[in-house]
Order: sequence, then C-alpha cells, then structure tokens
Amino acid sequence: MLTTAQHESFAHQGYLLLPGFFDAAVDFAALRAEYEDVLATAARDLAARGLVDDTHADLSFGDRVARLVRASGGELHKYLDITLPQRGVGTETPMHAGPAVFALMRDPRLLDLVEAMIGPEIYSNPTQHVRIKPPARAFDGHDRLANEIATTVWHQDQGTVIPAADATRMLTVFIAVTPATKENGCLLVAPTSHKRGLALHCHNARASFSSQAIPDRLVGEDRLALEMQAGDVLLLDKLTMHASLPNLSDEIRWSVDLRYNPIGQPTGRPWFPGFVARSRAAPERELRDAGEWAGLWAGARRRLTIDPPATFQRWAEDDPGCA
Ligand SMILES: O=C(O)CCC(=O)C(=O)O
Ligand SMILES: [Fe+2]
Repeated sequence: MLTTAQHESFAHQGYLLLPGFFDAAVDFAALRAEYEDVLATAARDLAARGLVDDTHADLSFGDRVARLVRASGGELHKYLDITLPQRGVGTETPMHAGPAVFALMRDPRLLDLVEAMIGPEIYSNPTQHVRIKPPARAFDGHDRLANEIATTVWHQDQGTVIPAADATRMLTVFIAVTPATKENGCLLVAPTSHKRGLALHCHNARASFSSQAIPDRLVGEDRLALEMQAGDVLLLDKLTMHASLPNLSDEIRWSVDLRYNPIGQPTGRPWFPGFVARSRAAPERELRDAGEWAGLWAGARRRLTIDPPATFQRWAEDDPGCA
C-alpha cells in the first residue's frame, strides 16, 4: 500500500500526502447526496426551533450552508458534524451519523492505508469531524463565529484527547472532499514538528468555544501550506503541529478528518463511541451497521446529558506558560 520511501517520509516529516487517493466524483457521490438531506433537515429543524426565519431551500448547497450558519449563530454546524460538541450536550443536541459517512470510515482502501500505518487491528477513534467551511465573508462582523468555524488554530491532535491516550498510536486521516487551496483555507503543517513532542496549548481567547492553541512562538518558522485536490488524502502524526488558513474564496471548503488507533488502546475521548473498523484476528467484532453506529452516538448523548465530563482540556486556562 505504501512504499518504503513514503513510510520514511511520514516518519521524518510527520505527514504524508496521497494525491488522488479517492476519485472525488465517484467516491464522494453518496456523501454529497447524504449531506443534501442533512442540510435540508437541519434547515427545517432550525426553523422549527425558531433559530432561523427562512430555510433558504432555493440556494445551492454551499450558499445555503453559508446563509444558515450565520443566521443560526453557528448552530447549523452541529447538524453537519459527525461528533457531539465538547460541552453543553443535551437530549436534543444535533449531530450526523449517517450511512455514507460510516461507509467512508470503513472504506476498504482507506483501511488498507491505515493498516499499513498501524497494523490490522483497527479501531475507529471518535475524534472525528466533517468540516464544511463557508467563506469567511459569510461571517463579516461576527468574529466569534469566524474564529470557531472558518479557521483552525495551531494544535497537535494529541492535545485534543486526554492524557490517558498519550501512548496510543493514533493516526489522523484528512480527506479533501472539495479542493483545499491557500485561498479557501487549506491546512498548514509544521514539518518535523512531531519530533519536538507535545507542546503547550493555551486557551484561545478569540473563540467562546473552548479551543486550545499552540502559542505562535512555539510553532517555529517552518510552515507549509498543503494544497489538496478533491480526493487527496493526508496522513498526520498525532504530534504534527497543524492549523488552517481562512476561507477567502466564495465557496465552501469541505473535508472529513478521521482518526484510527490499534484496538484496545485508549481513544482519549472515553465518553464518545468508537468501533472496531477492521480486525483480522476477530472479524466478527467489526461494526458493519451504520444504524448501530448512530445508536452508539445516541447512547453517548443520553449519558452526556446526565453526566458530562469534567473537562476536555489538558491545559488549565491560567497555565503560567500562557501568560
Ligand atoms: O480542517 C481543518 O481546518 C483542521 C483539520 C484538523 O485539525 C485535523 O484534521 O486534525
Ligand atoms: Fe487537527
């Protein structure tokens, strides 16, 4: 699946870009169709909740996302993402766990790639996102939303899971559903930064949502904008520092980022459900039913409504290194 040179490049650089891994027109057709429905349902639900005045059914997918995310004060993005939020989960908190996303997470070619990296006993880590980023101009005058949705601050994925998972071999798989360019907000990576270990992350004061960012001085000078075509896949080491640029184009930037780890290792988000994506040793343990997967998330939502985790964040907001 991967050449020795590719393995070596990942080990040295902390990332590996695989151009043309998927055929976007073919492989993302079901995902796109599913999201037409997700968006339509979200629009109706937001209107029913009184959060938007208009469902904007006449707009194209991308324009509709841009209009509704702004009008709903960011609430739309909960419906589009494939995880629950890190706080404030209630019985009605929306999220998406549908069959096309599930099929992508279990795609045999993708799992072959993951197997080449972490071995054949593969657990789908619940640290996972569908990101449909509207143009930044959709947020004009609404900086909080722009900072939360339109860009991603510098971070390491290991910093987004609890320390119990520090020894876990977690691999990030970033899938470009649309092109990701410098103009529309592609990823930035700091090559070889994974060799420096886990960096301090500080509270990001520009977002009301509690995200933590690596202070700029710790990122270093070497920053690479990784442009991707639709269908390209990027692997990231859990310690590679990365961020994203703002979307300054007129169209959405859409990606799916997934994580996998060997079965039995802590995911770092024990209150969210993962599943066995592939097991050569015990294939009967694989989860193959999208409905069951959605059920796991529904169960997590019920539990989180009653008993939310004390904290998701590793670093205290008043960490002395952040002063
Ligand atoms: O898409 C983005 O802006 C951020 C993606 C990311 O942080 C990841 O894939 O781990
Ligand atoms: Fe990340």
